[in-house]
Amino acid sequence: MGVVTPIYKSAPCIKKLEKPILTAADMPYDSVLVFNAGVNKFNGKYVMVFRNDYGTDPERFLRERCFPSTSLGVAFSDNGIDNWEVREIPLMDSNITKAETNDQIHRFYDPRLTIIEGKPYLCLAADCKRGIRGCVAEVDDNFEKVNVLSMSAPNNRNMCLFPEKINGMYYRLERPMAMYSDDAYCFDVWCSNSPDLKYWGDTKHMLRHDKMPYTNDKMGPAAPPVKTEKGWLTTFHCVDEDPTRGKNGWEPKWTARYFGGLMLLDLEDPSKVIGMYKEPLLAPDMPYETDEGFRQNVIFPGGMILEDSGEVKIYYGASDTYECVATADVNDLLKLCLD
Ligand code: BMA
Repeated sequence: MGVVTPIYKSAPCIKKLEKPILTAADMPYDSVLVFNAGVNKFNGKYVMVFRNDYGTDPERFLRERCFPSTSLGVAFSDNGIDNWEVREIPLMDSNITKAETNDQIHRFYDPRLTIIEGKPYLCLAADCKRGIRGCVAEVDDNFEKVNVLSMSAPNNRNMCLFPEKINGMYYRLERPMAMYSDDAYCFDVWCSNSPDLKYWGDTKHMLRHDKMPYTNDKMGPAAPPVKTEKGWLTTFHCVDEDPTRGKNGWEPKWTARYFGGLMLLDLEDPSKVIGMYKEPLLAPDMPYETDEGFRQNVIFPGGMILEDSGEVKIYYGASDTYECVATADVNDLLKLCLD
């Protein structure tokens, strides 16, 4: 499809790599699309939990309009950039989930990985027989077993956990899909907290998609926030629609473009937005983001790591096909939010 109008570029402080860091070609099992991963540092390694859609091809997709199977794979790396070692067996697989839940839950996908008090947790989206539900789950230290702690009422997803308790409570960002609001549908960012990761409440509306200058459609939380002196730094995704856009990747018509955005939240009350970059942080501007894959012009951040050096690694799915990383200096990112 190529770069679409209006033309947007990623922020000048963003550095992208020449190619994605993980693709279907790296998989030891059936794989078509590897994307939308959660990434974090755990026990001296970088750990990635990624989404793997498999079991179709462009022709079959056009006939059936869906991917029959989705698994969540695990990969480890020493530097968070290359030499990802993919574990032979996925952490979850939709065929097993369907069988175990008597077809009530079709699949888990779009994982976000947060380490809280030395323990790994995942937020997951779950496509269920009765709607889309957002899940909070714990994972064992070897990333072999997931235990779901809570599932939201439908329809909600794109959840991510803060990496520490704030005033004694766990916090998460989330995106309920409000269907009967004054604006027809209203897919905004909300914030909830919990005493135990199981019971969630005190839910607050925090960011309106129609207030974003480069979005005309919807938005949602992205990578789990990182703590800085100035506030919680966090990404989100947001979408602009143009009905005149046509053939894109495998789709005969795909009219959306997804950006990664950046904001800063209050350290004591993370439901308060205290800074915002007015332009896209990550726009689709590399050939693997605009010209290749299943759904082109889609950037979907899921992981953010702040290194001791001040370098920030931002992991994102590109074109719903590849997993990629971009880097920037934390001070440059804070400046974008506060200027
Ligand atoms: C969203 C989710 C993501 C996907 C994106 C672009 O609604 O389904 O998993 O990456 O659309 O297709």
